[in-house]
Amino acid sequence: MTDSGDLDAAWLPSAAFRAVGSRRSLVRAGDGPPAETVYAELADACERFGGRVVRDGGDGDAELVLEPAGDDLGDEGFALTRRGGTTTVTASGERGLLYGLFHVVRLGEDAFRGERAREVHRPALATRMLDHWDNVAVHPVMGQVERGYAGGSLFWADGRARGDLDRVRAYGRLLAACGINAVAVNNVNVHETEARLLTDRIGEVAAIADVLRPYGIRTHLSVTFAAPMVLGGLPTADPLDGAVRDWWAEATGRVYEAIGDFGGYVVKADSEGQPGPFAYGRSHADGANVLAAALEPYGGTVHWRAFVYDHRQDWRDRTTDRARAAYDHFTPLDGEFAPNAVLQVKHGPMDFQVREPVSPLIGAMPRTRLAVEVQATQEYTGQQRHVCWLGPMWSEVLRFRPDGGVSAGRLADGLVAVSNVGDDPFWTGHPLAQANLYTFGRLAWDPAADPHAVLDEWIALTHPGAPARLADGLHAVLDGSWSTYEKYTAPLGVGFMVQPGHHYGPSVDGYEYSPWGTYHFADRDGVGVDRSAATGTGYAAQYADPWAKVYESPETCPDELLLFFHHVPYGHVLHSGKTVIQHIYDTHFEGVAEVEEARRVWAGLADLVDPARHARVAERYEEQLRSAREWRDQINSYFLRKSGVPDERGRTIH
Ligand code: GCV
Repeated sequence: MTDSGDLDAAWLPSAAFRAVGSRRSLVRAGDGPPAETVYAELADACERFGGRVVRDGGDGDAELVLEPAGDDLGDEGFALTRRGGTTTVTASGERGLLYGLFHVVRLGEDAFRGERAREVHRPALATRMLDHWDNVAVHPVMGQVERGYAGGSLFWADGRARGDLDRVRAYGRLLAACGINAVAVNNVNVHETEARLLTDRIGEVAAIADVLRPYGIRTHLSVTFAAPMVLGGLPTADPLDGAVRDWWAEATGRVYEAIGDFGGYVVKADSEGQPGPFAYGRSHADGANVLAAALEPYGGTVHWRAFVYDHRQDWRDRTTDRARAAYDHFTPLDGEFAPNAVLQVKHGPMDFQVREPVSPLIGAMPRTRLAVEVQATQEYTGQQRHVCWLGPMWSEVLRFRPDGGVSAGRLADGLVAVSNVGDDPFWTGHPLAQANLYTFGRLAWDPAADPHAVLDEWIALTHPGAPARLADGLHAVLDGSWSTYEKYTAPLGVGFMVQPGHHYGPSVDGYEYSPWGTYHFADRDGVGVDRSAATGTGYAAQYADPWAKVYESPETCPDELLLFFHHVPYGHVLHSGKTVIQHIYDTHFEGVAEVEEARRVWAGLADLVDPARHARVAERYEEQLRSAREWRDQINSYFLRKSGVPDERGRTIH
């Protein structure tokens, strides 16, 4: 549904502003960038829908008032009340007003009905961030956006920052409307050209920051740990070297001259070939702290990634377990990181598979600030050719309690997603993948939110006034799509089994004899990785109780993670009552049937969806179905041939 020019309006079509745009509004606020945005949004909506907005002044008959509050609602919180025909949003900070306005937009007419006692809304997590794995120059192997499935970069084109940043502006607006407040604009694998964004090319980053600032978004940059050498000409990047420390301090000072509210650095160090402190015999706390010290005077933060493992493992070596790596490297450093260093931990111990346990590092470093990283870009979940709404998966991660309790205690200080957006007209390649981006922002604001309620919001905003048949249809194709994807791909948490390199489509043994540490160990008798403490790699013991006990034994391990933690015979009986081999056959047939059904439901919505958007999704369903059949047939045939156990229902397996 195009709304302004050829830009897909995603969850902010102008009709979503009908309720606020047809009211008399009063904005009392400062003149900082987010307050200006609040006023401009209302002015624009009023122009379309016949309302009126005034600034300051005493307009006694306003139906919507947005104003500063003395209370401490924090920088980003807001309060909403409705009394005597006036809906009032108050906030201590200007960003709070912006979030308050978008909250009223979400409520629509409901915001203007009856009375409302004061409700306070505050984000649970301070950092709600998107990392873009965008390269400035097109990389010969990874393309412009590493693991990007939505075209080229939003920020960079022809080797430099885009001159026309209108799409970036529209992106900032979409992000603010779902609560995201930070964006890292380049790939964590920092190549030669991108390294220079930190120094002589910082002006290009500043131009992007200028466009995101009015939406309350701070800009961050991925930097190479070797910057003092590659940019500064120093002989070393040793974090304990005085000249290195001075170099970072000086370079960072110049960054803040260009971008006064710069958010900070993101660093991938000693990981998949990126340079890091190990080269100097230093710890990752030493590494992070030198950057943290440089950022500290300006209020910046370093996001230091915990994705550190041996990617040159010998597959014959059964003593090394990649899943253990982050915990083993980082827990000894708890308490050593500077207060403005945040350890950014992938949600699972491996790498964004469709099913993994929650990383044992989460909760194991109480004296370290932590951000959890998820992957909106669907590297291992269908690459935005398959529908795979990840809200339920992320919600499971965010609700996980390392001590097994159900406390509302915070899992982390921040939530970060690898962005799924590019310069594709639908933003995310697959139009339905927009739901992932929206859900991410809303769960980062409120990790306890019901993801299905968030999906309701996304549906209502994206298709204002749509009949119930459309909402029902969208729920039908999205609600269970993660589970469907899981069914036809790698079974029971074992992971990988993908084509090496690009990671799309099945290849059961694609990584089995590789250096990447991602094995399933299938043989004629059984499958899975023994990560128990008693007989395996000991990974299960990295958890606190009760999880360590739950995962240790195949008897108590949840079915969906069984092959992640245990090597079991094909005849092992799951809690579901099925054998492992029959589960594999059944789920693979079911997964394909579910895709067929989703395709049918989508076809039936043609009269309710913009034709271009409908056609794009329909076309992707053809590919999803082809690919799901390929997965089913390869996985089922592989395990039939390995095990020799026939399908008890006698279906065709090749
Ligand atoms: C940006 C996986 C991906 C890489 C990615 C890496 C990371 O290995 O395949 O493309 O690199 O994770 O998260 O750093």
